[in-house]
Amino acid sequence: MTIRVYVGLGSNLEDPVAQVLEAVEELEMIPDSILVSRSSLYRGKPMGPADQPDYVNAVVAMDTLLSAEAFLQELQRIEDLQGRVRDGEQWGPRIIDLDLLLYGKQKINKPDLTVPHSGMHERDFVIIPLSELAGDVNIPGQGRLTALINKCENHSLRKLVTA
Ligand code: A4P
Ligand code: MG
Repeated sequence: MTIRVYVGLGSNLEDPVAQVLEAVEELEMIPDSILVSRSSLYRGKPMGPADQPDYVNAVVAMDTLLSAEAFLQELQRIEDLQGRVRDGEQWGPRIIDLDLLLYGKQKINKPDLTVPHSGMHERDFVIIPLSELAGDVNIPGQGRLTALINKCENHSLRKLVTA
């Protein structure tokens, strides 16, 4: 049985739009998985340190036969492929960040994997693109998506026009 997963993409270095679109192409090639849909791309102000470029964010929906752990490994493989450098700075700039937002309806709390992704419910750059794909999905432990969106009024996101 396949599991519906949502992946958050973010980039603010080295042509972020191209990085996000390249990551989407790589996601399409994850084994035992299919890409169901992709949100619009959005540009927004950085959360965290302000002395870094604006981010481009998007979300994709996929169906997978992989375990959550195996799926996360695939995401990290794609991050490495695109040349992501892990310098340990929290919320620092990055070529590509791929976060496993939701894995079916599951809550996972393991040392290397927290699902739903921590903080996703209060990040405009996650929940607004997610709402394009997932309607009023329930975020385990946080409630329904539309209620979460209603709480974040003054977001800085701008929808980008891409091919
Ligand atoms: N990990 C645990 N759970 C998960 C999960 N559900 N998905 C672990 C992905 N990874 C998960 O990841 C560090 C570790 O988290 C991994 O080894 C994995 O085992 P990471 O990608 O190196 O770091 P991170 O999760 O990206 O943490 P960090 O640095 O706190 O970054 P955030 O929280 O993702 O924030 N502003 C805008 N507008 N848009 C953005 O996309 N992104 C960040 C980065 C800051 N500001 C931003 C944006
Ligand atoms: Mg990450």
